[in-house]
Amino acid sequence: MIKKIKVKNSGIIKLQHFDDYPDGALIIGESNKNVPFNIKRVYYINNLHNPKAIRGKHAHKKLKQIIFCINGSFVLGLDDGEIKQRIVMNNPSIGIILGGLLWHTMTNFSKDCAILVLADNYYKENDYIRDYSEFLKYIKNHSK
Ligand code: T46
Repeated sequence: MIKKIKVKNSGIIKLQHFDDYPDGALIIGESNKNVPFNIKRVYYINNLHNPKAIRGKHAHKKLKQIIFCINGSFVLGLDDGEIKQRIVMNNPSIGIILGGLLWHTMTNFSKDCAILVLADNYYKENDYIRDYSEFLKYIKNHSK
């Protein structure tokens, strides 16, 4: 269970949940309430049958997102250019904010893993930084 985020431009989001065991669990996110932005895009990643897959490996310049593991588990790696943190994602009501300028990777997928992402903007490839040395240069030139 994640207790503290050490990297910049991140945070922990706790969604409201109703556990109705054994009849299921209901988990709720609402724009500008427990989700701190207007949701413009939702995507999910499943069929993670290669436990050695590495997804992510990029940072966004401006996009703000929240990532959830809604089934199974994976490891989220965060790196703000100075501090690195690994988070085991296995709780569907806990999301991690992926703010701008945060290098992130997703690894160690369980076969039943399903990832849900809420984003504050539409897909724009020019918002991605997909090269790590370019990411380090970018944050150096854009740090306040
Ligand atoms: C992120 C992590 C957490 C689209 O055309 N539209 C979309 O909305 C998205 C998300 C992706 N794509 C295309 C772009 C690539 O050609 O789908 C392909 C795979 O995307 P990518 O390699 O970026 O996938 P991941 O899993 O490495 O990263 C994704 C998101 O792209 C990214 O924004 O932060 O999940």
